[in-house]
Amino acid sequence: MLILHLSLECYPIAKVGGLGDVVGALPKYLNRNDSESWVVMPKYRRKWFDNHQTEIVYRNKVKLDCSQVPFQIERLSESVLGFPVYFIDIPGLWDRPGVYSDSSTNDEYWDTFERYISFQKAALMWISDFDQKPDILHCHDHHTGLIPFMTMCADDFESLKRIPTVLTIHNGEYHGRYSFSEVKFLPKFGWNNVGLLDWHGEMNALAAGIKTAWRVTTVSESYMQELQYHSNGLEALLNKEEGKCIGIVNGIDTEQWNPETDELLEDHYSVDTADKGKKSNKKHLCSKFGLDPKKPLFSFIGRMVNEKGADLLPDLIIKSVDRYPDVQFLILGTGERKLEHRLAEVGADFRENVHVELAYDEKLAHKMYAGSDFMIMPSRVEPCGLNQMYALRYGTIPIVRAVGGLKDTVIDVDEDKNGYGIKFYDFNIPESFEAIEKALRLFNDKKRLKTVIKRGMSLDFSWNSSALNYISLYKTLVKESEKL
Ligand code: NHF
Repeated sequence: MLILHLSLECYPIAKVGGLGDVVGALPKYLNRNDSESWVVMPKYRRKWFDNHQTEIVYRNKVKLDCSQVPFQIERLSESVLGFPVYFIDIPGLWDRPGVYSDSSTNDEYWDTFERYISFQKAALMWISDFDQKPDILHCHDHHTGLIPFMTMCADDFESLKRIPTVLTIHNGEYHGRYSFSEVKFLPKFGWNNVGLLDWHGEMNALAAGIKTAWRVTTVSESYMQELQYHSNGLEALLNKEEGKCIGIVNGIDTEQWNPETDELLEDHYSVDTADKGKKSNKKHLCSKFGLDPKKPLFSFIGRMVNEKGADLLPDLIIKSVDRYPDVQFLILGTGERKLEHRLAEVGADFRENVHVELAYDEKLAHKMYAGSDFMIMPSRVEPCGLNQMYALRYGTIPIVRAVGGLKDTVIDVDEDKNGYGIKFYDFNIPESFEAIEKALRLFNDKKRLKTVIKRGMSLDFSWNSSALNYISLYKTLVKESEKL
């Protein structure tokens, strides 16, 4: 069974968020289970390519309105990631470093729709020329949401009609909404199908994907249910299409995220040596930022945006430090300028307790998972969340708002005798502050703390079981396509 994952992100080649982590790991685990998965992604102009060889496997031209744009497909020569990767190189549109936006201004690229549609069309042109067709096209997020529409309706891709399509929604907040004037960039299709592209008078790539994909998956079961109430305007559609939607929780790459071997850590440790290992990692981490390793350390890693609840942090930090002068916070991330500013101000006002690092820093993130006591995730929306799983793997206790995948993957220490995290329910200061207080009680009860840490570290959040769920979904779809 050949599965093609079409995505704009894939770690370590290009990662902006969790999508990159998922596409960088899931295919590896799928390939261990009786299937062959490839990743197809754009060829950006990024440093990563300076040290990796590719070979050209296909050349063609993609029609974009009146012009013919040349492109080529390149295969990654080495097999370093555990699965084959194919890059679509479209000079003029994709030969830039940014994935979604210009990194110098943070603005989304002005020709976004042309970029996305050129990538999707080029991929389908190449696949149409395969001798042996793939069994599944697995699309990730709205950027590839028009693929199911094109294989279903476009004349040029008639030969791909029977290949089942899966669309995974990693983040339903973003839809890819465009004016219908952009429809000129699509391949020719029967005009009676134009309604499939439409949502509230606009062309909506995510809505089109939901309507036309054979199956829609989200990255946790709770998120699937939540989308039916909050999906930025797609609620009615998700209710209508409920029958073909499934929640499959994400996993993590437990080989890359392993405190026993992680090269970015000061000291390696396992479940049995966590006490000592975490202490020495915390010492290094704290000394880097002028913090005290004996005091409790709460970290936040993520985008500084309302969706992740980062706007709760300034007041929560101030209240916590005010009430418990020993608590310390380490914050890492970038995002909305106003929020970055506010957090930096809090960092400056409480230098002894708080350090704010306004950066995207994968290496520091690893050190923080190892050296922190608690990882706070106050998300308003969280499709799955990966940080709570990384934290648990590294013996750091997650404090999460019970939403989406956080609700599904974290069990509160007081709600269940097998609990390993802390949950709060309403998005407000009193509840999140109570969660901090609960964490401090746990921090001071060293015996219980050790047990909870060990319990969390012993959990299996690897992709193993979720990969099997995907495989069984793919198999069902292949059977359905054979009946056509
Ligand atoms: O884990 C990968 C990630 C999720 O919750 C995360 C998110 C974006 O917001 O599926 O996608």
